[in-house]
Amino acid sequence: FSPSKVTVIFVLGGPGAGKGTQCANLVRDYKFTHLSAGDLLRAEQDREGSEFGDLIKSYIKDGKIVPMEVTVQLLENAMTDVVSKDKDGKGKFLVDGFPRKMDQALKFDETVCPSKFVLFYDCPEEEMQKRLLNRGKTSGRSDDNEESIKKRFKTFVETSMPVVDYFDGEGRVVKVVATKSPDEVYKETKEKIEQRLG
Ligand code: UP5
Ligand code: MG
Repeated sequence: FSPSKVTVIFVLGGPGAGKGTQCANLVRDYKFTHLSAGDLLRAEQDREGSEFGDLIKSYIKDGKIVPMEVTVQLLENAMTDVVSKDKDGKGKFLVDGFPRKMDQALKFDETVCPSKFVLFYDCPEEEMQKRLLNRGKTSGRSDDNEESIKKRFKTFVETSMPVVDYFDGEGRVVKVVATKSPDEVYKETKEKIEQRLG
């Protein structure tokens, strides 16, 4: 597809910061297509015949970043699918939970398409842990347990925050406080992105 017809906004934030929750709101009000890298990886993990199933399973449980070739390909496929169905070949995407490592950020910008800006949900670990343990009671996610959460936080601080800092240095980060209620967080999200979308 042609990068000039595609809009990409990266949605970043720690594990449990509320990325998925807020993306659902944005999809409802702005007609974005929501692509969660984590959801795409979980679907690939469960897909019969996938050569990456076992690899993805072990990376997710350990809170590690799956090798970027796999994730970039899944995102690109999903984007191509949407764009090919659009009569004008256009697409507006919220790419949620990606890029979370510097190499992914550069690779995506170069080979798929440059992102417009990054929506960053800022939330303290204590609050994120509370949310994830609570969700873990019903989510069935293999990484919503105390041990995996600890590893996810470590990866976020060491590997993913540098990506946010990199985009911030380029003046491309829109930061939203993620500690308040979902409605309040969304209100701030709307205000800030409307300034940015113009
Ligand atoms: N909740 C949400 N907002 C709230 C609020 N304001 N107040 C109170 N509660 C709130 O929310 C989490 C929970 O909190 C929910 O129960 C929600 O109701 C509540 P959610 O919106 O799901 O938060 P989100 O930030 O999306 O949390 P998620 O757990 O999905 O974040 P992760 O970034 O950890 O998970 P993801 O699915 O993106 O990635 C999982 C794993 O996949 C990674 O650890 C990694 O191993 C792998 N991965 C890669 O390898 N590469 C990638 O590029 C992406 C993922
Ligand atoms: Mg999510």
